Amino acid sequence: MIEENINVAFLDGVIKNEYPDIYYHLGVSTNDSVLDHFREVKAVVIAGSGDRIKIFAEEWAAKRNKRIFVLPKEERFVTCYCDGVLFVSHGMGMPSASICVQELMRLVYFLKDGDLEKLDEVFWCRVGTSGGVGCEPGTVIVTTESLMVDMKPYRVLIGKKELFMNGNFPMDIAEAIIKANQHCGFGVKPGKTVSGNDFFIEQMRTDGAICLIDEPRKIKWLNWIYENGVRNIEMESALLAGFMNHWGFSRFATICVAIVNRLKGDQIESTKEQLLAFNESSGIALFNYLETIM
Ligand code: R2B
Ligand code: URA
Repeated sequence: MIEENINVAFLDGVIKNEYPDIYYHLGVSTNDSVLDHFREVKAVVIAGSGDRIKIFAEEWAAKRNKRIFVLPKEERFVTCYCDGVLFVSHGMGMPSASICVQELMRLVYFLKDGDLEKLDEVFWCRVGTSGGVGCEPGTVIVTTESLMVDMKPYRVLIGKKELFMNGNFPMDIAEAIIKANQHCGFGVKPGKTVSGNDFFIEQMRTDGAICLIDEPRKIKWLNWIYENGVRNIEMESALLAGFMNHWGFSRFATICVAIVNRLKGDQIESTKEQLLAFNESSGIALFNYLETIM
């Protein structure tokens, strides 16, 4: 239920047309008429790379036979809208994704006129790559809970105070995604996800320019998170869960394909063709679910 923690002090002034909201990083404002085309948004799909976002939007446009609206600013994030789905890139890591998700939450609140019921119908999904933990490359993992590398939820510092946000993902949505992909031809499994603040140090790689651990320490950590139900590691889902839960959204997910099995190594050794196929799998898993709700 969305009812708490919305910054209505600011956002309701926008709804009442007292002032515009400028989504600086997305490169659009509530004064721009292009947003009239976005009003029927039912799903927000975010992914790290702008190129992937464009591919997703093109695939969706082809399936639905509808046109794509692209926002002109692509310097920070690429934003496309097509037939009920807003596709946006979030860059790499939680600082970048937090800017993207905050501007999108403001935007969707505006598009839904501050109507909490309509807002709660919107489905949010991050689709991306990850390091598998005991999962072979190509496995698609649907996140059930996302935690930071110490297995605690996403947290922000308010001055000296730490604020923890809930890392749970709605189980009914995760189960529905898995069900929609029962016959897809590749593995789609549930699992907890760990979000690191970087690719090397926090993900306990021993192939970074800076390496602060040895091989046994790495394996100990990987085994520890595996035993606690973690099946993949990436860099954004703990933030997504935290922000979605903070407002009280009930429909959101993270679908990530493993591109390496971290229990076997750190380097991404898959070929360009294999990586392309892995990315396609996570896209297929998303579209198979999207088609059940749109
Ligand atoms: C997955 O892949 C990226 C790092 O290569 C990062 O954005 C993530 O979460
Ligand atoms: N993305 C990550 O963040 N980690 C990996 O190991 C692979 C992709």
